[in-house]
Amino acid sequence: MTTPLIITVAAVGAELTLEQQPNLPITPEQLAVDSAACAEAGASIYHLHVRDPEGRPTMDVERFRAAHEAIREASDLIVQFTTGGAVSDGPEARLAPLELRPEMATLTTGTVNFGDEVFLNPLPLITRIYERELEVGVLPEFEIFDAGMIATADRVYREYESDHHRHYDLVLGVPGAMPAWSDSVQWLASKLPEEATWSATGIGRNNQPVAVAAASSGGHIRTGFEDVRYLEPGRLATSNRELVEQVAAIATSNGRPIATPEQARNILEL
Ligand code: KMH
Ligand code: ZN
Repeated sequence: MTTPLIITVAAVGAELTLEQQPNLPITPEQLAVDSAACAEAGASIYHLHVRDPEGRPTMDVERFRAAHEAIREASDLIVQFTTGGAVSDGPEARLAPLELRPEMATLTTGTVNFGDEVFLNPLPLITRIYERELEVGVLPEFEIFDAGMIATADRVYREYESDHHRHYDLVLGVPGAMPAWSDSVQWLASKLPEEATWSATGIGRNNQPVAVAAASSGGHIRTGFEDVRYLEPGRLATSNRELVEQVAAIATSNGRPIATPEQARNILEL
């Protein structure tokens, strides 16, 4: 049977501003509406960053708590917290929301240039976040912005003698990180452990080509305002739902059924 395709929606992010995207979901009420619409369109994972009332990125635990509750009341989506936050967030802030024990959380396994800035992930911080994720029973998703991060993910997994399911997200096209070359998705995927699952996301204009490459090579897809603003050149997306619909159509045209949240939980062994 063809493996159903899991759609992750990275709905908020830390970089996009309200000026750039007035429909960015910020309040718990907006997140509830947004998550329900994305679930209806085929998403099964909601990758979550939160904002303060002015729309600035924050790692405030109470904002995460309210958002987490609102999304879970509105949908059956798997909620995946960021541990990356914004490039300006320090280790304590990035770790704090894990106390809320979401089903999943991210783990970026290396430092990378991030536009004009640096997304700092030295090994001691990686292991600290990983250890905390294991301690609270959260499934990590390894965020791979560059090839060396695959090796570091393997390293921490082995060092902790882990046996959880390994799921990766290949993030392609961040300026300064791994570009979305035509063979990037297949090449990176070929370096992952055999039994692992993976999604891919292309930043900005790379979003659709990367989605096609992922759908046609057995992977899963991530999309959402965090990664992409335009449905096509000159046509701004007005909701995360539209972006989910776009990649759901790509999946279907590549012969991949869309995973329900329940199927996604089975695939990820949650
Ligand atoms: N905002 C980026 C610096 C994650 O969510 O884990 C990091 C990021 C990764 O978004
Ligand atoms: Zn993120």
